[in-house]
Amino acid sequence: MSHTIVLATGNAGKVIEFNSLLAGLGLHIRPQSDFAVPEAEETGLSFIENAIIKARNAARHTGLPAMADDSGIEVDALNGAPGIYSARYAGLNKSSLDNNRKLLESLRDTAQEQRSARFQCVMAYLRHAEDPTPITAQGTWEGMILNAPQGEHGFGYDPIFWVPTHQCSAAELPEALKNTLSHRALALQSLLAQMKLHG
Ligand code: ITT
Repeated sequence: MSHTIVLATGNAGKVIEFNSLLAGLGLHIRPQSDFAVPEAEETGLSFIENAIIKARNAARHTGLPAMADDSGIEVDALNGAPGIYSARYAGLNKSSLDNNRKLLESLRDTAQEQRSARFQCVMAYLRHAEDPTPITAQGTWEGMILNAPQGEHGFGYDPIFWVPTHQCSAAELPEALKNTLSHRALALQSLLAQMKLHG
């Protein structure tokens, strides 16, 4: 697998994690910004639909195979919200800080034991834009929503996501450790294994 693969994301935090997750694997992966791929409209109602939409958009614009990640956080006390809308929870063009504030506010009256949540990541790999059998994979990371942000690493909801197995927030984990535990790491591991099988 020596051909170039386009990484269909405009999220700088994801690009950093992908680079370190893929380091040394001999894959030639370049972000879609290298090819000026316009952002796809995420019109799907599920992570998998949006992952395929993004990968197909990048494959179509570049003529190259493409890999995409659609991810988000599901909060049980909010019936799974913000879910696929995690990037735009506080509105279009709002920051992660705004999203985190809104989530903390939504859970202001929710007791500690009711604050269970999980990160979901679904990935799609398309060999070309018309690929009828995309390779897909999913990863899940269980945790709790904190009462206030803590930690400086990572991106997005990491500062308010408590990782029970390590007794700290996701933003307090060193990057290399997050990359052994996260929904993204698990999904990518599964995706790469399937890509090897399918050649
Ligand atoms: P692309 O579509 O261009 O990849 P995006 O940020 O819009 O970028 P998504 O639609 O998949 O990506 O939204 C995912 C959001 O979920 C992301 O913006 C974060 O707010 C959150 N998220 C996903 N993975 C995360 C992680 O590892 N840590 C913290 N927040 C995460």
